[in-house]
Amino acid sequence: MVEYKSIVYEGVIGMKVETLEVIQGDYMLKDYAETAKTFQWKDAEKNFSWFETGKVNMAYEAIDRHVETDRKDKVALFYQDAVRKESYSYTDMKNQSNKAANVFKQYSNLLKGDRLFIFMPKSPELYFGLLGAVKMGVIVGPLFEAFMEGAVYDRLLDSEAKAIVTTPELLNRIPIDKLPNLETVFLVGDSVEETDKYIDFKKALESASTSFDIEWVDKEDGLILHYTSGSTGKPKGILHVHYAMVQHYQSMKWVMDIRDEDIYWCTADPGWVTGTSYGIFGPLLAGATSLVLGGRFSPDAWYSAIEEYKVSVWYSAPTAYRMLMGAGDSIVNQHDLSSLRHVLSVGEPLNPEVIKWGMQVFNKRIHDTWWMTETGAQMICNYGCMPIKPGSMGKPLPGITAAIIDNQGNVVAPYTMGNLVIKKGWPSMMRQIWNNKEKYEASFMNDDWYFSGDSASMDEDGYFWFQGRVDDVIMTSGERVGPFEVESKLLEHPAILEAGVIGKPDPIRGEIIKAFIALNEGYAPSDELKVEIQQFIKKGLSAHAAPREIEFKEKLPKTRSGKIMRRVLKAWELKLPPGDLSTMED
Ligand code: 6R9
Repeated sequence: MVEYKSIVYEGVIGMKVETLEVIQGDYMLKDYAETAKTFQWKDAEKNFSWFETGKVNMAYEAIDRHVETDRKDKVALFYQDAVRKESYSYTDMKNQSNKAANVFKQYSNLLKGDRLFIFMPKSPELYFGLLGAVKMGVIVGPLFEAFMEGAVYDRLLDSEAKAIVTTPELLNRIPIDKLPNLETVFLVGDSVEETDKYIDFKKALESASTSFDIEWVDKEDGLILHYTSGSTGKPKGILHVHYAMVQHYQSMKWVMDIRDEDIYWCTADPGWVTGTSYGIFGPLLAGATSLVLGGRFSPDAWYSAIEEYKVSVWYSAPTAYRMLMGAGDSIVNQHDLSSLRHVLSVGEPLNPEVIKWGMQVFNKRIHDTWWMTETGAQMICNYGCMPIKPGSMGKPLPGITAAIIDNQGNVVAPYTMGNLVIKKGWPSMMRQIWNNKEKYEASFMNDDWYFSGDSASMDEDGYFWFQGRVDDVIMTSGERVGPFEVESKLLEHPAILEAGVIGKPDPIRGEIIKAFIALNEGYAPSDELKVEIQQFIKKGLSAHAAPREIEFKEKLPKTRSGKIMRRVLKAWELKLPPGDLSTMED
């Protein structure tokens, strides 16, 4: 059992607060408070070869640099799915990403700064392609494999993507004729019919050269474009730059506590920011060995993977931990999980029960980490030998200033709920919202504080406590869904007149998507129609955006200007007072 002392004390506002002083545990960062006093991000720049050479490229730092050291034969990537089981050393990664870059160069017109999308399930080729594109100075747009035509179209159109790497199975979700900028499609499959536009990626890789001259870039040049949801409008393209590596690397050390002998497993898909910042860039920058497991979640497959690969640092999401918890402890006991050194979590609030369960069954600490697509890397975490307060996200990293402010911009007293904001200027901060300067600028207050959209409070020890979103963004199974995108799609269904979408609290998934729908004349509510509407979203957007619950209403609450009042829907659902209704139409 992890040794810990539980201290329960009465918080200022009367709620009981528990601290777990973990006695066992040896972390590289011993004294975060001391470090936070003096650390500046500039101090971390000396970890990179460009500090000396002036030549910058994330992929060089992530791969090629290690090949010039003892790490050249070290495994960078273990890959396993139902049919493949492979491992790639740092030298293999260099050769394969060089091949990918040569293929892109030979078969497309991609130039530095152009956008290449990658839309496919996890596979080694996804990693080679992504890193190869980075070596060319191309901006990569990763797309989660579950996206359907409408979602794919919006993203490729907005970013004016020139090329895409995908599989033959996913091809029918890419409306190529409607995307004038999309010139080249690289297909990863066993039998690919080639044309001018369609290139057999695997075949091309085989014959490509393993040497490639890396395109050196500016530290502030674009690296990756992640589309994510806000509460209004279409998904927004969050652009990160090569300089983000400074924070990726440093947080791998401080928060993940990664060491050369570790086997590291981040379960996130590269379609989401966690799957790139901490599934690709972070571990490679740190010279770590990573496991990538393809296929679907299953408790047995996951525990077996930890046992077989001797995973020591494991990064996943509360939803997964809750599902594992639900699968029972007897399945845990069938596996030897003693390789685990510690466990980390991101994406949603980490429930105190889960932390305690983890201490019991894994015998390890579970560290919470808070950050978001826009922040690019971890910001507020429970790290190092810091005592864990179950239910708190922890404290800002050294070099990060976070605060809670009210709607007027004043910093509030401890234990007061308010807007969680971050002082502008951390290395992995988004540098653009693609094609939307206004929205980018509106994310900052007085060009100073970045608005996270989360509400939280800070206690007198400087720990942050998450409360919820201030906007209507839904977090379901750790995935961020914008209600507007789902509502817009719903309105395309012939039966639907009006639709309002909210997140409904759910013990396993955090939130589920619930849609309130008013029907057009001539349509009547029925269970068949509910199923049809769910299928419509699954096919048109993605499975994770489909409402699990649908409720038909005669009419939806709207403002006089015609905006659906999600706040009122939520209050209906939770049987809470609806708040100010002065703007509501009769
Ligand atoms: C990395 C990632 C961001 C939103 C964020 C917040 C929620 C993330 C959390 C957390 C409570 C944590 N969130 N980590 N809430 N505790 N430790 O998840 O990015 O998909 O952009 O989501 O996720 O609401 O604003 P992203």
